[in-house]
Amino acid sequence: MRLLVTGGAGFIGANFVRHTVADRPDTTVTVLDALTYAGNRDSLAEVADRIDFVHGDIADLDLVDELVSGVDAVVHFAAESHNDNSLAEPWPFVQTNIVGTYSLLQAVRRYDVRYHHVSTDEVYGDLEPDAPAFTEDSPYNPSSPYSATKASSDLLVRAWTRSFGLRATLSNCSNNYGPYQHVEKFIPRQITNLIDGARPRLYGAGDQVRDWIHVDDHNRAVWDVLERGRTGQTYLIGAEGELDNKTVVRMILAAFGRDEDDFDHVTDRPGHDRRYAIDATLLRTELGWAPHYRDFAAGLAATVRWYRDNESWWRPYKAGAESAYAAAGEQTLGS
Ligand code: NAD
Ligand code: TDX
Repeated sequence: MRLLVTGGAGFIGANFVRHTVADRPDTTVTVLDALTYAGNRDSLAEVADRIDFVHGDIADLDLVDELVSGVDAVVHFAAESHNDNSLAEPWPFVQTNIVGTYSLLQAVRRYDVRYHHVSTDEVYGDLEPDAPAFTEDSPYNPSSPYSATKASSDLLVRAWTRSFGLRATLSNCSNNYGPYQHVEKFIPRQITNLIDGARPRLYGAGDQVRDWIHVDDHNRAVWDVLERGRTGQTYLIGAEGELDNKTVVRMILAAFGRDEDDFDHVTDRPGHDRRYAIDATLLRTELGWAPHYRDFAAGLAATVRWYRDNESWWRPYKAGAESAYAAAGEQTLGS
């Protein structure tokens, strides 16, 4: 299979490309990535001579047309992905997540190329603590500019599939963790703070719940959907990993052998989603997927080791990420 992977220099895309190259020698991979602040070619260094890397924008219609004309399938990871950035400056989210997806859809439509769209559980909004988990039938109700633009892109895919007969599938996954995640995100931020001797920073009271899944389990599900998913179908991806943020911070502190109360409460995120939770019954029963990483503490410990062992990968980004949080007005509220 000749595969075009958008956003392959980002967190999930780079893990996808590395595993695809290692496990699927019959697949040839072209990565299209704009190398924004979130893209890092070092994440692909070990596979650099086994892929084609194209530095470009998914919203570049001519470039996308040319690349899509030469492949059998597209897996679309590229996005502006960070909620906090979308609150500070929404425009890049509209441009990449909506206009960029439009550009890909027009090309796969023209060449009748198989398309898989990678999306997020955040399109469904948030849940009360005791509400049932999201399913494929949950109504769209996004809260932030990030999740609204991801929801918009999903709706474009659904409309293009119905109106133009696209061979498309969608997946909406919960919060990923693992190696190569940008230090702006929750878990890598706290791990790298601790490596630097700083305290973890918890938004508000820290009682928001996220449903954690290891990035490799997400990517195995993407392959299952790409190979065996039904056209037009959405599959929710999640590994029953619900934890509140305060518990996660305490687990990270424990992995460093530190006092579990050794963190700071900081300014809460405006519009902060209360809880996400995924019901992955369809993925499990129809496609036979199951997570390999079932022990979050063990997966977290491996992730801590990875950041300790790969400081040269994240160090160039750390000061900038912390400056962005300070510039956005993040204040320490207390410990
Ligand atoms: P990321 O921010 O780490 O990586 C995004 C990549 O896309 C970067 O390499 C960046 O350079 C590239 N990119 C951005 N704009 C581009 C453009 N206009 N043209 C080409 N490339 C561009 O994101 P991630 O966490 O790896 O997320 C990947 C996808 O998975 C996104 O679609 C995101 O919405 C979705 N998702 C993420 C999570 C999560 O927990 N991180 C969960 C569910 C779904
Ligand atoms: O320093 C922090 N302290 C903190 O308490 C940061 C950066 C975050 N948080 C909280 C906010 C969230 O409740 O931790 C939780 C996770 O935050 P993020 O890592 O920013 O993730 P989230 O907003 O939940 O979105 C993530 O999962 C869904 C990804 O960034 C999205 O791309 C994906 O769609």
